[in-house]
Amino acid sequence: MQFDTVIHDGLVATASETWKGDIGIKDGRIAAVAEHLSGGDRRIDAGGRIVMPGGIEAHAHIAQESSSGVMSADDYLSGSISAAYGGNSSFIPFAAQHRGQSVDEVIATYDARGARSVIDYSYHLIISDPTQEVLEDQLPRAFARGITSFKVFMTYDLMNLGDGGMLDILTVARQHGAITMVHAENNDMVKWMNKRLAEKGLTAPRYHAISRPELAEQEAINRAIQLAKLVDAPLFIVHVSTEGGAEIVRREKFNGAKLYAETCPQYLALTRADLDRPGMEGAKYICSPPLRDGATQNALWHHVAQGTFESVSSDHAPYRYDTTGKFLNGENAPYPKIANGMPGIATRLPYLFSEGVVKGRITLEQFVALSSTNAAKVFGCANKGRIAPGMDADIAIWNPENRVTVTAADQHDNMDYTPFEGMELTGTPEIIMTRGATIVEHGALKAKEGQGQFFARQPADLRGKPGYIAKELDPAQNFGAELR
Ligand code: DUC
Ligand code: ZN
Ligand code: ZN
Repeated sequence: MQFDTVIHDGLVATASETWKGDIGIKDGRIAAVAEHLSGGDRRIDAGGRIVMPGGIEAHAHIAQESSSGVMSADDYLSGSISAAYGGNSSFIPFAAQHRGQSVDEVIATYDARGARSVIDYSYHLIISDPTQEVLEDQLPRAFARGITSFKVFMTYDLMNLGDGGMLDILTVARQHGAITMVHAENNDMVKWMNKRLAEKGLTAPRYHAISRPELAEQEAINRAIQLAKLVDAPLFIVHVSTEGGAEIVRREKFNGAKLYAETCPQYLALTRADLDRPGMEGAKYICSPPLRDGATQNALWHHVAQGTFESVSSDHAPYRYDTTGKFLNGENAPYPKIANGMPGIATRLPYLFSEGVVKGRITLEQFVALSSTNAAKVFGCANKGRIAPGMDADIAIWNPENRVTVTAADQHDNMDYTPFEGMELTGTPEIIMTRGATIVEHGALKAKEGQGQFFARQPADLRGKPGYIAKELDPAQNFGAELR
């Protein structure tokens, strides 16, 4: 066969094994994988390099207005470029429904925004207004065009659906083969803490972490899982930040729940001490759930290594350290009025490789699983996340020995800071391809605006997850069938 590109002599890494060999690419797909392949209009020498599926960033806020109306600093052009520099061949940002909007209107808006992307993209739909029309007509239309996951919130007054609303969404999702993602923090616990802190005038950035207790996450994770079990619906817990939360996830997974979860580099690398930086600098480290402590970092690393999490995602939520972002409500705004989130789409994989693989906490195969393969399975990216004939040629070639110091300028995003500034990392992506086209090569951008394509997704792969049948809804017990 005549190949467009042959990547030869690399160490090919997948989620299950690693071998030395060649990959042949034809018409944007992997056409052959073998010990040796000759030919190729272009031959890429990958000697001494790791060749793996390009990352799938499954949690990023791109060209998205927060519920309080702050637009993220990155649009689909800058966000996708930054993602590619960080080793990603595709991403799945959120398309956010705010109250009063129809899902069709939301998708049309994000279709226009997504058209600038340089890498392939899809969306998770954030649902904040599950009206009858949304549940019965609009969500089925979204599923039909391949948007098979969405996120709901258990916190924030403008987003929180309440337990009944969540059950409605979980039920519709299950009927259509979609997966529900959840931001799990107990809204009333957070509001109660906010009130007490405000009464005492404690509004500096450091109090953000105090205001969102670990127990608020643990309670909400447990509740979300029980709600999903009641209707036997798949559930994905985003940005787990606590040991207690991770323990609950592990236990419920072991018991067979249709349950998935992620954590993020910020919870592994940073602590709430970062919120104590001088002046208002702590604002750079405000994200929700908040940063925790060193003991939590160790515990979360243990859970990453033991398989509690399907992915480590960036939760890239970029708000600049100025009055367009963090300080839209003033330079001395109290912590509840400071934009909530931090950037990290370009650092996610280099950080995970360096601190995970190089430091011996996880294997190379786990790194591949956590960066792309698992996300492809859970979010139904049928042609992505694997190195195998017929798959999209979404490939990242890594130099495992290159040493870098993280700087804001090297993130290639629209931000004016990185929370990982100064961190020393070993191992960086050198060549990133999406469907066989080179996006980034040795630090140079090779892609054109709009080169990325929207990809329709399939239902989650739930094999190996028996699920849970509530006795009261068990048709085998002669009742409940009509309620399921
Ligand atoms: N949740 C996120 O997933 N990202 C930013 C802020 C938030 O609440
Ligand atoms: Zn969230
Ligand atoms: Zn997020």
